Amino acid sequence: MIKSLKSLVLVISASLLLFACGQQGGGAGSKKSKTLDNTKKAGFVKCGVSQGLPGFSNADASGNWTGIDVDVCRAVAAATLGDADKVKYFPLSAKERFTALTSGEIDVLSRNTTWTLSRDADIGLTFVGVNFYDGQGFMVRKDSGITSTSQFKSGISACTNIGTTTELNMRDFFNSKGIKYEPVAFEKADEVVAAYDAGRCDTYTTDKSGLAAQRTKLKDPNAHRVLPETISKEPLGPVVRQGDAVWEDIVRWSLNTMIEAEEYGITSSNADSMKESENPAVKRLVGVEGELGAAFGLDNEWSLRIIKQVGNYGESYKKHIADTDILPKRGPNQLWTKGGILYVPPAR
Ligand SMILES: N[C@@H](CCC(=O)N[C@@H](CS)C(=O)NCC(=O)O)C(=O)O
Repeated sequence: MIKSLKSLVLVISASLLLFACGQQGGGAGSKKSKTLDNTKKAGFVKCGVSQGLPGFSNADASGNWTGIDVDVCRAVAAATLGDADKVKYFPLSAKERFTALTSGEIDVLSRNTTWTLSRDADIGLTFVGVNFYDGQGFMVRKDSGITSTSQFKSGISACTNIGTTTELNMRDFFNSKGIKYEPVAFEKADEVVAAYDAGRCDTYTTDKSGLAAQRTKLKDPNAHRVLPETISKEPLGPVVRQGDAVWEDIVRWSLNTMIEAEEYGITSSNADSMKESENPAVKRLVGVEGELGAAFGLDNEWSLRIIKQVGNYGESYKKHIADTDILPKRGPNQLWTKGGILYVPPAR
């Protein structure tokens, strides 16, 4: 009796253990995504972008959005809906962006957003990667004679955006140097640019990519200089709402696909011919080896579509940032194989 009770207990514990393990495996690989289902129903990806930052997310006169942040949204649309054009863009100020994501107004935020501990740990937000390594800098008028932040003196006024890491870095920077400063902050980026251009502040501070992009909007861009110092780390990347692990993976691996495609020399024009490659890593990215798409409930051509319709990271950077002269040199945003820090986990 005791013996059979013991075996019964053993059988029950073993099945419970199996069930628990099964649950864990099943949970992670259950491929259920409410966001993906809703995206398919809507027929477009709801993507939060800036209100206009050349090179990153910017609309032309006919409302066509372009930029490297826009390309992340396009990649997700190509992967999930088969068409990179199926994106609805939501222009958001820095202050509005996170609420738009947590409230469900948007499903991806791809808007020069810095990945920080407090934002990541905040309930409701998950950063999926980095699509541009940046840092904060300062721009001044050339006729100020300032060529370095070491010439900054108490009384300096600094224009910037509300709701950004910029405000906090600026405070830390000036306070640590004992420089009294006057912040001149606005919610809309164009208000910041206009105020600086009108001489309402001595310096304009934001991400260096932002300075390069916004400089193009000044009345006389050549009358201004970006100082050499970089006062912070600003890893910019896409963000999703917390709680939908499959959607999070889709966005993360859509970005990773663009970066890894560049690493393996797969471009929008040669992607189809790369199916004949001898390299298994290449074959996986163009969908002729393995079943990577199944991991997120997608078909096996999801990554091929990203590369064909959007291009690899290098193509995107060249088109939107280098060829437009915003930041002709890639700097840290070069692949790790070419001296930069762009390094993504392998698609396998
Ligand atoms: N990366 C920083 C700053 C982001 C930010 O909002 N920068 C401004 C100044 S470049 C901007 O994006 N302006 C464009 C816009 O609001 O449309 C952050 O995540 O807080």
